Amino acid sequence: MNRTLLIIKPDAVKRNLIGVILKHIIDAGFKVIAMKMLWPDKDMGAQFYEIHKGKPFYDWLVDFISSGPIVTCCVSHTGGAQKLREVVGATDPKKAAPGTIRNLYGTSTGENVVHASAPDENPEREIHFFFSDEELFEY
Ligand code: 3AN
Repeated sequence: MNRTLLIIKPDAVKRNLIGVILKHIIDAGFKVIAMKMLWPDKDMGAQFYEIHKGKPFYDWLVDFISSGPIVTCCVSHTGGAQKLREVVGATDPKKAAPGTIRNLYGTSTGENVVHASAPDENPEREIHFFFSDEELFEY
Protein backbone atom coordinates (compact mmCIF):
# COMPACT_ATOMS: atom_id res chain seq x y z
CA MET A 1 0.00 0.00 0.00
CA ASN A 2 1.21 3.52 -0.81
CA ARG A 3 0.11 6.44 1.29
CA THR A 4 -0.72 9.99 0.31
CA LEU A 5 -2.38 13.10 1.73
CA LEU A 6 -5.93 14.29 1.18
CA ILE A 7 -7.21 17.61 2.53
CA ILE A 8 -10.90 18.40 2.64
CA LYS A 9 -10.69 22.18 2.18
CA PRO A 10 -12.69 24.92 4.00
CA ASP A 11 -15.27 25.30 1.19
CA ALA A 12 -16.17 21.59 1.45
CA VAL A 13 -16.24 21.56 5.26
CA LYS A 14 -18.55 24.64 5.26
CA ARG A 15 -20.85 22.92 2.76
CA ASN A 16 -21.07 19.79 4.95
CA LEU A 17 -19.31 17.61 2.38
CA ILE A 18 -16.92 15.79 4.73
CA GLY A 19 -19.03 12.62 4.71
CA VAL A 20 -19.68 12.37 0.98
CA ILE A 21 -16.03 13.03 0.15
CA LEU A 22 -14.79 10.38 2.58
CA LYS A 23 -17.35 7.91 1.22
CA HIS A 24 -16.14 8.62 -2.32
CA ILE A 25 -12.52 7.98 -1.32
CA ILE A 26 -13.33 4.81 0.62
CA ASP A 27 -15.56 3.48 -2.20
CA ALA A 28 -12.57 3.98 -4.52
CA GLY A 29 -10.63 1.50 -2.36
CA PHE A 30 -8.65 3.81 -0.08
CA LYS A 31 -8.02 3.05 3.57
CA VAL A 32 -7.93 5.98 6.02
CA ILE A 33 -4.83 5.59 8.21
CA ALA A 34 -4.90 9.02 9.92
CA MET A 35 -7.37 11.89 10.17
CA LYS A 36 -7.41 15.30 11.86
CA MET A 37 -9.67 18.36 11.82
CA LEU A 38 -7.94 21.70 12.34
CA TRP A 39 -8.19 25.37 11.45
CA PRO A 40 -4.83 26.39 9.93
CA ASP A 41 -3.57 29.91 10.64
CA LYS A 42 -1.93 31.95 7.87
CA ASP A 43 1.60 30.91 8.87
CA MET A 44 0.66 27.27 8.58
CA GLY A 45 -1.09 27.85 5.23
CA ALA A 46 1.91 29.77 3.88
CA GLN A 47 4.28 26.99 4.95
CA PHE A 48 2.14 24.21 3.51
CA TYR A 49 1.80 25.96 0.14
CA GLU A 50 5.35 27.38 0.00
CA ILE A 51 5.93 25.38 -3.21
CA HIS A 52 3.49 27.85 -4.88
CA LYS A 53 5.17 30.99 -3.50
CA GLY A 54 5.51 33.60 -6.24
CA LYS A 55 2.54 32.32 -8.25
CA PRO A 56 -0.28 34.83 -8.87
CA PHE A 57 -2.76 32.83 -6.77
CA TYR A 58 -0.44 32.21 -3.78
CA ASP A 59 -1.79 34.93 -1.44
CA TRP A 60 -5.35 33.97 -2.28
CA LEU A 61 -4.53 30.30 -1.62
CA VAL A 62 -3.03 31.02 1.81
CA ASP A 63 -6.09 33.13 2.77
CA PHE A 64 -8.44 30.44 1.50
CA ILE A 65 -6.85 27.47 3.29
CA SER A 66 -6.88 29.45 6.55
CA SER A 67 -10.48 30.67 6.10
CA GLY A 68 -12.04 27.82 8.09
CA PRO A 69 -11.55 24.32 9.43
CA ILE A 70 -10.10 21.60 7.20
CA VAL A 71 -9.92 17.81 7.51
CA THR A 72 -6.56 16.28 6.70
CA CYS A 73 -6.37 12.56 6.02
CA CYS A 74 -3.57 10.19 5.26
CA VAL A 75 -5.01 7.54 2.96
CA SER A 76 -3.47 4.45 1.42
CA HIS A 77 -4.03 2.44 -1.76
CA THR A 78 -1.81 0.31 -3.99
CA GLY A 79 -2.05 3.14 -6.56
CA GLY A 80 -1.02 5.76 -3.98
CA ALA A 81 -0.88 9.47 -4.91
CA GLN A 82 -1.49 8.78 -8.61
CA LYS A 83 -4.73 6.93 -7.87
CA LEU A 84 -5.96 9.68 -5.51
CA ARG A 85 -5.35 12.34 -8.17
CA GLU A 86 -7.47 10.30 -10.60
CA VAL A 87 -10.33 10.07 -8.11
CA VAL A 88 -10.04 13.80 -7.26
CA GLY A 89 -9.91 15.04 -10.89
CA ALA A 90 -8.32 18.06 -12.56
CA THR A 91 -7.64 21.33 -10.68
CA ASP A 92 -10.38 23.17 -12.60
CA PRO A 93 -13.71 21.47 -11.79
CA LYS A 94 -14.98 22.32 -15.29
CA LYS A 95 -12.15 20.24 -16.75
CA ALA A 96 -12.35 17.43 -14.20
CA ALA A 97 -13.54 14.07 -15.57
CA PRO A 98 -17.18 13.15 -14.91
CA GLY A 99 -17.72 11.46 -11.58
CA THR A 100 -14.52 12.80 -9.98
CA ILE A 101 -14.76 14.65 -6.66
CA ARG A 102 -13.93 18.06 -8.15
CA ASN A 103 -16.33 17.49 -11.05
CA LEU A 104 -19.14 16.63 -8.65
CA TYR A 105 -18.51 19.22 -5.90
CA GLY A 106 -15.92 21.82 -6.99
CA THR A 107 -17.13 25.34 -7.79
CA SER A 108 -13.96 26.99 -9.20
CA THR A 109 -10.24 26.41 -9.77
CA GLY A 110 -9.56 27.94 -6.36
CA GLU A 111 -12.50 26.50 -4.43
CA ASN A 112 -12.04 22.95 -5.61
CA VAL A 113 -13.02 21.16 -2.37
CA VAL A 114 -9.94 18.96 -1.91
CA HIS A 115 -6.18 18.89 -2.06
CA ALA A 116 -4.39 15.68 -3.10
CA SER A 117 -0.60 15.37 -2.96
CA ALA A 118 1.09 15.45 -6.35
CA PRO A 119 3.03 12.18 -6.86
CA ASP A 120 6.15 14.14 -7.82
CA GLU A 121 5.89 16.63 -4.95
CA ASN A 122 6.65 14.11 -2.22
CA PRO A 123 3.45 12.93 -0.54
CA GLU A 124 5.55 11.90 2.51
CA ARG A 125 6.53 15.55 3.11
CA GLU A 126 2.86 16.56 3.08
CA ILE A 127 1.82 13.64 5.31
CA HIS A 128 4.45 14.57 7.88
CA PHE A 129 3.43 18.22 7.70
CA PHE A 130 0.30 17.18 9.61
CA PHE A 131 1.03 13.79 11.21
CA SER A 132 3.78 12.27 13.35
CA ASP A 133 4.80 8.64 12.78
CA GLU A 134 2.81 7.62 15.89
CA GLU A 135 -0.39 9.09 14.40
CA LEU A 136 -0.17 7.02 11.20
CA PHE A 137 -1.92 3.73 11.87
CA GLU A 138 -0.80 0.90 9.61
CA TYR A 139 -3.56 -1.64 10.35
P1 3AN B 1 -3.68 20.77 -7.69
O1 3AN B 1 -4.30 21.01 -6.33
O2 3AN B 1 -4.66 20.20 -8.67
O3 3AN B 1 -2.38 20.03 -7.62
P2 3AN B 1 -2.03 23.11 -8.18
O4 3AN B 1 -0.94 22.41 -7.42
O5 3AN B 1 -1.72 23.63 -9.53
O6 3AN B 1 -3.34 22.21 -8.30
O7 3AN B 1 -2.55 24.35 -7.31
C1 3AN B 1 -2.72 24.22 -5.95
C2 3AN B 1 -4.01 24.88 -5.54
O8 3AN B 1 -3.96 26.24 -5.87
C3 3AN B 1 -5.25 24.34 -6.25
N1 3AN B 1 -5.82 23.20 -5.62
C4 3AN B 1 -6.17 25.53 -6.23
O9 3AN B 1 -6.92 25.60 -5.02
C5 3AN B 1 -5.24 26.70 -6.29
N2 3AN B 1 -5.10 27.25 -7.63
C6 3AN B 1 -4.41 26.74 -8.67
N3 3AN B 1 -4.52 27.52 -9.76
C7 3AN B 1 -5.32 28.55 -9.38
C8 3AN B 1 -5.83 29.70 -10.05
N4 3AN B 1 -5.54 29.93 -11.32
N5 3AN B 1 -6.63 30.52 -9.35
C9 3AN B 1 -6.92 30.29 -8.05
N6 3AN B 1 -6.46 29.24 -7.37
C10 3AN B 1 -5.69 28.37 -8.03
